[in-house]
Amino acid sequence: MFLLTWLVGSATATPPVPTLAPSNHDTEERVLVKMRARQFEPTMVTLHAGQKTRLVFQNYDAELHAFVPIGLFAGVSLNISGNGAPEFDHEGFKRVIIPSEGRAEILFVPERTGTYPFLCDMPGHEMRATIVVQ
Ligand SMILES: [Cu+2]
Repeated sequence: MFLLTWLVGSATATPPVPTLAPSNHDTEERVLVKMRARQFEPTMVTLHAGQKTRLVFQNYDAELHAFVPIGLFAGVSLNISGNGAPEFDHEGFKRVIIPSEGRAEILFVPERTGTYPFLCDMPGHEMRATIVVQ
């Protein structure tokens, strides 16, 4: 499953095959957010409604960080991979804690346009950023 989606994603960087290329609907958009020096980079992330998306968080620091989304994943099914520790409650995905030098990859389709803040809730961290779904 992971291999299949990876191949589909990489197809965006190669010339399309006229007859067998996936439609835009199936092409994966990969977006990287770095966690470095107790900041998210970038602090504004643009995603596209209806677009299959792989949202990747990479922790470059020597300490834990968390990705805590607000509203973005309500009622949205997703798949998380990587070496983070995801947490769920009755409303769904709550947060993922990512170790030093670790990463989390969230595969999903943003469904509703809007502005969705996210943060890291590790004690003492003041890391905030925003996802905009267009
Ligand atoms: Cu943090």
